[in-house]
Amino acid sequence: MDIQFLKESFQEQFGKDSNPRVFFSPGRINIIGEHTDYNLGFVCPAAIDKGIYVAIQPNGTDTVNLFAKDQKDEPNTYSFKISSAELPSLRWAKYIFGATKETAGNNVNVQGYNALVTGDLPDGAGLSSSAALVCAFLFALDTLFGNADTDRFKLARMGQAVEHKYLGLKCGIMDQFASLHGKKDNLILLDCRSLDYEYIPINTQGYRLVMLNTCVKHALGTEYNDRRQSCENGVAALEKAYPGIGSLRDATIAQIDSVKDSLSETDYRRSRYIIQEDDRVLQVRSALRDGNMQKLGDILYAGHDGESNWFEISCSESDYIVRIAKECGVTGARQMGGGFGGCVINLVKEQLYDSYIETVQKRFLDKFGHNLLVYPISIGQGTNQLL
Ligand code: GAF
Repeated sequence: MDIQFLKESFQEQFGKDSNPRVFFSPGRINIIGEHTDYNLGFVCPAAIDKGIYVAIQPNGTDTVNLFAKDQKDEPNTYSFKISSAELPSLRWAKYIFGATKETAGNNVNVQGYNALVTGDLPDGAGLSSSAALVCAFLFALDTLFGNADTDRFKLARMGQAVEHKYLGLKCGIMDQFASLHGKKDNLILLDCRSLDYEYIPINTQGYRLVMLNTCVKHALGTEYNDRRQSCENGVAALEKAYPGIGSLRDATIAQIDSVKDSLSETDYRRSRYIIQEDDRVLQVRSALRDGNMQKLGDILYAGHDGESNWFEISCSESDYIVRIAKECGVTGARQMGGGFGGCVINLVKEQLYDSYIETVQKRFLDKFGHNLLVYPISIGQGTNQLL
């Protein structure tokens, strides 16, 4: 992103004498561990080098003026008074309104400001553009109006609260945590209960990680919350039989199998998936430590099977890509993110890369009548100030 151009766009919108600061917050990938975060389990995300950029400057009034430079689906400007309690009708503005309110609720004296938002992260692709947007604003507002004691753990919690309170999505902490804590060339192994985390340097020598965007856009909502409800039903059944189990993270396969009859088939299968998925994250940690790419790939395929057949968050486009990946001898592939479309992450041997990409693009186009998009992955830093 050209920061000078960004600054000039801000000046065009908000006055030629303005002098904004610029903040960046990245999107994320997740190697494994889908829907385990709100079950207080483990995840293995990383920040990527694409994300959301915010140019921002206090304006000395009690009004916030927003300009979403790339917005095509909705009007791209929105203003609200700092004291306003009225939730914006524009979806993109809800995130910024929420971030502003959460910051103010954290005893920060937020004043009026002008802000321009842009980015290089596709929307609805499972790369967490919304967490990147919220974290960019939380960090920027904290820096501009706060006490310079930015606590990234706290900001991650606040970002999660924005989704819960202003968007109605009962998400976990993974996306916000990854966006704020990303480290170049490292994965993050995060325990979503304690928030203990470790960085794992990524060394995929001889392999490439590539995202294939199905272009099936998902705005997570009812279906996502419904999965969370199934997991809560699973915990309630387990607690009756095994007092003290507070989350699926604490349960074993034998335990969930033993309460199968007290659950609907759907809730049972979804709860069982989570227990297995947690285990897969821990297996991935040892595969990465051992440099065992074959094992890592096998776990990705197993994860996709769980997402598709047990947790029911896949779609025919993602299933098709994973099928072609297997047929082409790709080491591992699975749909990534909240589900119902978005991107498939692929672990591909260098020498197979070009022929695989050609095949999968062609067959996908033949079957679905539209192109899939290819994004090679580069793992980058977390939220920071650029100017
Ligand atoms: C979405 C949510 F926001 C995350 O909290 C996480 O649950 C993810 O879906 C699935 O792993 O991105």
